[in-house]
Amino acid sequence: MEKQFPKGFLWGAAASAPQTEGAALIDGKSPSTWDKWFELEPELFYNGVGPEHTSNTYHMYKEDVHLMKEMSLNSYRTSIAWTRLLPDGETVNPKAVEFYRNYFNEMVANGVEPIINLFHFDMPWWLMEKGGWEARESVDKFAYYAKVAFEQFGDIVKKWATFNEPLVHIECGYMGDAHYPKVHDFKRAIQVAYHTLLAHAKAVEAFKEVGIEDGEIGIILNLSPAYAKSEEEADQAAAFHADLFYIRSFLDTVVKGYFPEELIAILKEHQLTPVVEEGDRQIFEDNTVDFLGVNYYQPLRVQAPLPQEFPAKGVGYFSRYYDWPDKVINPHRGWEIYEQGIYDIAMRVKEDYHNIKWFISENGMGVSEEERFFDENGQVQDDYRIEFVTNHLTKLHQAIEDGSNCFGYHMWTFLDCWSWLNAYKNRYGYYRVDLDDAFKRTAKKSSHWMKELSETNRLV
Ligand code: BGP
Repeated sequence: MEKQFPKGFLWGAAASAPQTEGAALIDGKSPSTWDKWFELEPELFYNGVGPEHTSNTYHMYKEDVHLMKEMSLNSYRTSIAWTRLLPDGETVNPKAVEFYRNYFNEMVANGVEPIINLFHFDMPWWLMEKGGWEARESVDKFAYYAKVAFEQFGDIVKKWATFNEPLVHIECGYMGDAHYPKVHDFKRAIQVAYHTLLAHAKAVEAFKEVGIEDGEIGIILNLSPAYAKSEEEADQAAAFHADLFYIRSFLDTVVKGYFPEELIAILKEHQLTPVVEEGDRQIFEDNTVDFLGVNYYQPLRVQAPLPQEFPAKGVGYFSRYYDWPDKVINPHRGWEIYEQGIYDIAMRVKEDYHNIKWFISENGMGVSEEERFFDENGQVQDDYRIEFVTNHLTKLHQAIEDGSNCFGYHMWTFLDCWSWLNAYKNRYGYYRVDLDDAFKRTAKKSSHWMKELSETNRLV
C-alpha cells in the first residue's frame, strides 16, 4: 500500500563536521580530541585512517550540495566544528566564517534546508587539557561558542541543535574506551553528563538572547527503547532503570526542564550527586527545547542485573541480554534491526513529551566491505539498505498516522564518511566515497530510490 507523507516533510541526510570536512588542521583550525588522539595512538584507528582523511567536504562542498539537489533532498543535517570557528575558544576564525557561510548559503540556494548542530563528539583539545566536560568552565565556553555561531550564521540557518547523542561521549569516554579520555569512572561520568546538559541549556539561553528570526532550537538524542527480557518483576525493573538512565535523564531534562526524581534519589543513595551551583535549576527550567532530533539504530534488550557484572556494591540496575527470539542482526555491522522501535519511540514522545515536534536525525545501515556489492559499472547495489529504510519508514508512517508529530527523516549518511575509531570500516552513504581516487563520489542504488521518494513524498 502506498504511504503518503505529510506535506513539507523533510527528506534529508545526516552527517557531522568532524566526519566529513577533512582539512583537520588547516586554515586556522585547532585540534579536537580526535585529531590529537590520532596523533598519539594512530594504531587504534581502523586501518590507521585518521580524521584528516574524511570526505573532504571542506574543499568539495559545492559538489556535495549539487548532489543533494540532484537527489532532491530538501534538508541536510550536519555540524560546525568548534575548533574551526573558535580555534582558541575566544577568537573568531574568519576562514571558518567564510567556509560555513558559503556552505550553508549554497544549501539554501539549492533548496536544501540546513539543520546545524554544534557538538558532535568533537571536544577542543585545549579544553580537554583543562578537564573537558568535567570542568565547569566548559559550560560557559560552550555557551559562548553557541552564541558566536548563532550570531554568525543565524541569518542563514533557522534550525539549530546543541548536541548530538550526549549519552555517547559520556558512556564511551568515561565508562568505556571508544572516546577520549577513555576512563572508567561512573562518578566522573555523572559530572560530565550534568555539565553537558547544563551547557545545552545555556546554549538554548544564548539562542533566545541572540533572537534569530523564525529560529528554532533542539537537541539530538539517541533514543533506544528498552525492552525487558520477561514480565518478571526484576526484568521489568531493569527496563525501567535502563529507560531512566538512557532516555528520561536526557528527555525529561531538555523537554520538561527538570531531572527525574528517581534519578536524583539513586544518585544520592550512591553518593554520585554531581556538583551543582545555585541558579542551575532555573536555567534548566527556563530553557527547554523547541524540537527534538532522534537518532534510532537499535533498541536496548535488558534483564535483571547479573551479579558477576556488578561485583560488591557496584551501581548495577540492569544487564544486557542477547538471546531473544526472532532476533534480526545486520550481519555487516552486528547491530540489531528492529523497526518497531522507531514506532515505539515515536509514540513515547507523543504520549510522555507533549507530542513535541521531532525528526529522525539519524537512522541507517552500516556495511563493511561494500565493494562486494558493486555491479559491473562499479555501482553499489545496496538493496539491503533500501529494504532497511523502507521497513523503518513504514513504521514511521504508521506513527505519523497515529498522531506522531514527526517532520522529517534523515538517513545516516549522505556520503560514506569517516567514523571515529572505525574510520571507513562501515559504510552508510547514499554515495560511495573513493579514498584512492581523489574522494570521488559515486551514487549507490539507494540514492536513486530515495530521489523518487523525496520527489513524490510517497513510499511505495
Ligand atoms: C551515531 C553517531 C554518528 C555515526 C553513527 C554510525 O551514533 O552519531 O556519528 O558514527 O552512529 O556509527 P558507526 O560509524 O560507529 O557504525
